[in-house]
Amino acid sequence: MKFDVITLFPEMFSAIKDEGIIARALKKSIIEINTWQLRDFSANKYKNVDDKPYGGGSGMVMQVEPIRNCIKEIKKKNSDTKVIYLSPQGQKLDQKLVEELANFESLTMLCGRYEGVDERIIENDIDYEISIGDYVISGGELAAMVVIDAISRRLPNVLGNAASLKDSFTDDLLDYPYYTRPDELDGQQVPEVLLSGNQAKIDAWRIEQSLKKTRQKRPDLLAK
Ligand code: 4F9
Repeated sequence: MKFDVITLFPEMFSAIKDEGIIARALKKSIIEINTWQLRDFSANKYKNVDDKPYGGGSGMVMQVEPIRNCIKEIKKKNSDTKVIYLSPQGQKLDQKLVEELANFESLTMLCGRYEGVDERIIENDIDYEISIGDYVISGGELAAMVVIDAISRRLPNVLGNAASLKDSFTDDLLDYPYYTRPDELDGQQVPEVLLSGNQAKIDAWRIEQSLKKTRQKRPDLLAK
């Protein structure tokens, strides 16, 4: 999977590139992350990429041309890349959308700043507009990293074992509870069944716990 990221803050992506599971996937060449400094595509000598909104009001708007030129450059090498714009107005990210996106060979992430991008970009240059939740953050970068992480961990050989295939949400249920040593702490006991060695009983208990937890914390998932 190849990720191309259009951003004014490429250094932010060291947060996922330098450490952890994404760093390992990069090292193993299972994924590739290329950042593109949008300012490099500015036509003016001050490297501006934003301007005041027509109709007035506060804030600035990211202009069409630098973004469109950057996408054009990315498409020279990845003609079939899907372009994702991260915004609170987008389709809400969930595991189903993650699985859909994981099927593509190449994804381009457009990270907005200020009040967002000129609407003509959304109308003409974007394949997916995606939100990671109903709140505003300071720009699309953190949202893009969430999407990259969620997709990357689903790819073959990124996680060391089969864990990724049975994560919370892959079957619309929350995960069952986990315990590790010691088996007793300040009077709190690990559920006996987990120490029984009876795997069939343990599996049944875990399914039961998943259902119970989902019913308690996220009944909306069961309604689906
Ligand atoms: C992007 C919020 C995706 C939620 C981008 C300000 C954003 C966002 N999901 N907020 N810029």
